[in-house]
Amino acid sequence: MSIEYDYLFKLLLIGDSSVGKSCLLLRFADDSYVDTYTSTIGVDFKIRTVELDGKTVKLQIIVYDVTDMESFNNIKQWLSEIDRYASDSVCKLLVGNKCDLVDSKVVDTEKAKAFADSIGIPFIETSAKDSINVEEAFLTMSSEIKKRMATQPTVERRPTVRVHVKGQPIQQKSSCCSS
Ligand SMILES: Nc1nc2c(ncn2[C@@H]2O[C@H](COP(=O)(O)OP(=O)(O)OP(=O)(O)O)[C@@H](O)[C@H]2O)c(=O)[nH]1
Ligand SMILES: [Mg+2]
Repeated sequence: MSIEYDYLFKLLLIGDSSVGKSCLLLRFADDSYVDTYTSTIGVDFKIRTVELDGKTVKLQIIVYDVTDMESFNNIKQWLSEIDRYASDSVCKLLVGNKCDLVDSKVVDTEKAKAFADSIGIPFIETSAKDSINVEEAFLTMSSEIKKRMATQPTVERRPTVRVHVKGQPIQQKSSCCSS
């Protein structure tokens, strides 16, 4: 059986509704774009294999739609969710999509960059529509993961989940077959 890839990385796109997560995924995986908006129900999922430093890397990319609130204000919430549920060695990249819409820019480049710097993560502006920096965004993430894998042991950190089960003991009734 042939080995199809050297590494398998999972990338997760999270962000508010209609920011362009599915379009980024489509642009990167299929190099296509559609203007009509169809909100993702549940998850979008695609695979693309890339070459990185002579290694074959299979990328599993998943898009989650989590909320429909105002966008930039939610980033801190996303980050705390990531810190809570992902492993310590997770790589993060802040993406500002729709950079082609220069005249209706909601978040200044400088403001977003300053925020990303303050929490020590890279920032990139993309346009799924005009195919600006989409390759760069996904490939930056992939090479960061690859670099981090080489320098850090994988530490699994799972949240402690306690399930409290309340109830009454079941009163055993004699079954039809018991005497
Ligand atoms: N101008 C411009 N429009 C974009 C870009 N990316 C996405 N859009 C448009 O924005 C709308 C929403 O894009 P989606 O990719 O469906 O957004 P989403 O984040 O997946 O939204 P949900 O599935 O609801 O979470 C669509 O009408 C797209 O055509 C972009 O780079 N530039
Ligand atoms: Mg979507």
